Amino acid sequence: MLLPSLVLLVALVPAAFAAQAFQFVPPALTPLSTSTNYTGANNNTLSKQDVIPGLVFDRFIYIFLENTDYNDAASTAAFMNLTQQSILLSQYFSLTHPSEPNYAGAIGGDFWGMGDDDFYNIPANISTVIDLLEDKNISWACYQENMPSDGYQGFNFVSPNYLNASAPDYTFYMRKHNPAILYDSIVSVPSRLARIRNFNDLAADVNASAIPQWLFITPNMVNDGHDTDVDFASEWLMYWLPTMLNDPNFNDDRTIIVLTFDENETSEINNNVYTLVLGGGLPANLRNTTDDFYYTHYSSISTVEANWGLKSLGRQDTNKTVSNVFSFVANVTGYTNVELTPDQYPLTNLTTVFNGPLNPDQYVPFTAPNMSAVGAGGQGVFVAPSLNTSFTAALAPAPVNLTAMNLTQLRECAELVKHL
Ligand SMILES: *[C@@H]1O[C@H](CO)[C@@H](O)[C@H](O)[C@H]1NC(C)=O
Ligand SMILES: *[C@@H]1O[C@H](CO)[C@@H](O)[C@H](O)[C@H]1NC(C)=O
Ligand SMILES: *[C@@H]1O[C@H](CO)[C@@H](O)[C@H](O)[C@H]1NC(C)=O
Ligand SMILES: *[C@@H]1O[C@H](CO)[C@@H](O)[C@H](O)[C@H]1NC(C)=O
Ligand SMILES: *[C@@H]1O[C@H](CO)[C@@H](O)[C@H](O)[C@H]1NC(C)=O
Ligand SMILES: *[C@@H]1O[C@H](CO)[C@@H](O)[C@H](O)[C@H]1NC(C)=O
Ligand SMILES: *[C@@H]1O[C@H](CO)[C@@H](O)[C@H](O)[C@H]1NC(C)=O
Ligand SMILES: *[C@@H]1O[C@H](CO)[C@@H](O)[C@H](O)[C@H]1NC(C)=O
Ligand SMILES: *[C@@H]1O[C@H](CO)[C@@H](O)[C@H](O)[C@H]1NC(C)=O
Ligand SMILES: *[C@@H]1O[C@H](CO)[C@@H](O)[C@H](O)[C@H]1NC(C)=O
Ligand SMILES: *[C@@H]1O[C@H](CO)[C@@H](O)[C@H](O)[C@H]1NC(C)=O
Ligand SMILES: CC(=O)N[C@H]1CO[C@H](CO)[C@@H](O)[C@@H]1O
Repeated sequence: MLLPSLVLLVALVPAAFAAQAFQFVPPALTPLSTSTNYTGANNNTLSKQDVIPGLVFDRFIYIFLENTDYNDAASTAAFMNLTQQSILLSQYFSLTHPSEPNYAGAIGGDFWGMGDDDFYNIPANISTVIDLLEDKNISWACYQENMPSDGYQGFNFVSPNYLNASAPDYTFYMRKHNPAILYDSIVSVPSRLARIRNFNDLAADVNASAIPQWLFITPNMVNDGHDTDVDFASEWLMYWLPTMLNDPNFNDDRTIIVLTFDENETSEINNNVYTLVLGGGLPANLRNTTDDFYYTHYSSISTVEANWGLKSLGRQDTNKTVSNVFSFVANVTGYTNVELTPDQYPLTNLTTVFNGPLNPDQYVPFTAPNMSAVGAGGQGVFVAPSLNTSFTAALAPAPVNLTAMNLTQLRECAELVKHL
């Protein structure tokens, strides 16, 4: 019997080592049940807060999938289905490569020159959309599938492989896909840190009708397509999203959901990612339509600012070229979008070529935002505690190459340490 088992083993080895060979398995009985497969246990529920009405929606849910070219997403079963109940934002672009700077930029209004997926702590004087929301008492939370405990700050986490019980433990959670944990302005405040929760908490918060008004949702490394492919992510969406859409504690007639990808898969083309806006808050006449305005992840900040009349970050969220407000919102709030033709689109498929405090080869310090910017909310710029507002970009020294000087360890924030 030795020979047949050897043949079997040889035949199985390549498949077992190829992540793509994973078959989708529901991690829980339903998206609204808790499961040991989610790693972190449920930790109570958030307390209900008063709902602060927005001009167009009262809840904004941001869901990030991974590394998929526009046309590949368009051809999957889940996206063919969902597109028919959504506005397709056909000219929505990611910011750069690889993953982490896209997540950082999606809540911080800049990716600070970052061109890798390393371990970063962005200093506490750098504000994010969380500051803008809390300034108006708008509740928020981030839900990270397979994060081991609320506010977990580690680089990754390895859990039993629920896809295949005989396979080794698996890294289902990565810090690089958790935008809030990158910012010390969030991490250094315990009440904020506690709002970075896992999927058992998500189920519990929905069941308790305690879901906040602004959410960022990150599926795990297989369900978001990162270690798998968009067909796997499509299966996850078909398992997970319909149940959530049908639950009024998650999706009601004042909820919109932005379903997007952190970045494309092919660098040679610009960074267009298939992006849908759906949810009960979408006017019926806009379902199954396409919006061709140029948008980026920064538009998901400016749209939230416009909806609730928030202050701005004074970063790229106020750069009119890259921060058009989703037009069904702009039309109501009176914001005027810029119209770009494709030859005017910025190249967002570039990486490591941007000056910034997180690019050691082209280092400039963290500076104050543009304090005179007026964002899509019609308000001024939020000033983070301990921000030196007079240290503006105009006063910053020219970029230096810390790598060439062997000085990367002297970057101004001692905690800004590379762990790779
Ligand atoms: C965890 O996943 C496995 C599939 O690998 C499934 O059999 C099991 O029911 C799941 N556990 C729960 C609590 O849903
Ligand atoms: C999309 O899928 C849902 C169930 O998940 C189904 O009810 C609906 O009819 C589908 N829509 C289209 C247009 O196929
Ligand atoms: C959406 O639009 C497509 C093409 O315009 C059409 O074939 C399809 O039936 C529409 N779906 C729904 C649910 O209206
Ligand atoms: C937010 O809530 C606090 C505490 O209830 C209150 O003092 C403050 O005025 C509120 N801020 C706004 C903008 O409503
Ligand atoms: C549970 O929540 C509390 C309060 O928010 C927090 O202090 C604690 O660290 C959390 N524990 C886990 C295991 O997530
Ligand atoms: C970025 O995209 C442009 C336009 O498609 C292409 O010409 C260029 O070569 C790409 N750049 C890289 C670095 O792949
Ligand atoms: C605004 O965005 C465009 C396109 O990325 C860029 O060229 C320009 O420098 C940005 N402006 C500022 C002030 O950052
Ligand atoms: C926004 O308003 C313009 C001009 O009235 C109109 O053409 C367009 O269809 C509207 N777009 C949306 C998404 O409502
Ligand atoms: C922000 O904080 C960092 C680290 O504490 C400090 O070095 C930097 O000068 C500050 N920048 C501004 C603009 O306040
Ligand atoms: C920075 O210095 C490193 C090491 O000398 C070098 O490899 C790299 O090309 C330099 N980068 C720039 C932008 O000059
Ligand atoms: C770079 O600095 C480290 C310590 O800061 C030192 O150990 C190393 O020898 C230096 N490398 C070069 C090439 O000077
Ligand atoms: C991570 C990933 O798959 N991205 C692709 C898109 O562009 C990058 C960087 O330019 C490529 O290296 C990747 O293949």
